[in-house]
Amino acid sequence: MNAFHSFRIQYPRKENIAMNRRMNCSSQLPMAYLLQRQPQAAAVISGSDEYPDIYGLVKFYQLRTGVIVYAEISGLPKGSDSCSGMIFGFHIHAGTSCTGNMNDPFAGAMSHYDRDKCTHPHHAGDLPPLFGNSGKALSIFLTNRFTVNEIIGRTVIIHDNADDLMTQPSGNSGNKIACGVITAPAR
Ligand SMILES: [Cu+2]
Ligand SMILES: [Zn+2]
Repeated sequence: MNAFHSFRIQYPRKENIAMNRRMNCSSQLPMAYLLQRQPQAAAVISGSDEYPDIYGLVKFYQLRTGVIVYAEISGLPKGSDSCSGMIFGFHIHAGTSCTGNMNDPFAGAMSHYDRDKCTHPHHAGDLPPLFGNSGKALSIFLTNRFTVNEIIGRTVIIHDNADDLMTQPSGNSGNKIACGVITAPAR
C-alpha cells in the first residue's frame, strides 16, 4: 500500500460536508477535507532494533499559514499505570538518514533541525511531544517554523523521554527510538 494514502480519516459523506461547512464558518482550514488529500510530504516511522514494534506515519500539509503536521504512531512503550503515561520527545532532525552505530541507532539523523541558529525549544524542527495512550499516539498541529520544501530529505525522530522544553541542546529527551526520512510523493 502507498504510505501516503494510509491512515486516512474517512467521514461519512453527509457528515463530511456538514463538518466542512461548520469549519469554514470559524476558520480557513477545512480540516476534514484537508486530511483526506495527499500531503506534500510524509515520513514512514520505524522503531530501532530495541523497539521493533514502533510503526507510524507523519504527514505534512503545506498551507499559507504554515504546515499542518499529522502524526499517527503505534507500538510505543506503555506506562505501567495510570500515573505513568508515557511522553515522547518529537522533532525534525537535520540529518538525512536513519542509519545508526553502536551508541546511537539513528546517528544519521544528527541533531534538531535548526535553520535560524536558535536554542531549544525554538529550533525550527522542535515539535510538541507525543503523548502515549497504551502504545498509540495521535497528534495534529500547525507550525510555521519551516516549509514542507525545506524539510524534505530530513528526518523525523521519536525519543524515549519527554522533552522538557528547556534543557540544551535537545530538551533532555533521551535516546532516539524511532526514525523516518521525510519524502515527497511521486507526482
Ligand atoms: Cu530529537
Ligand atoms: Zn530543539
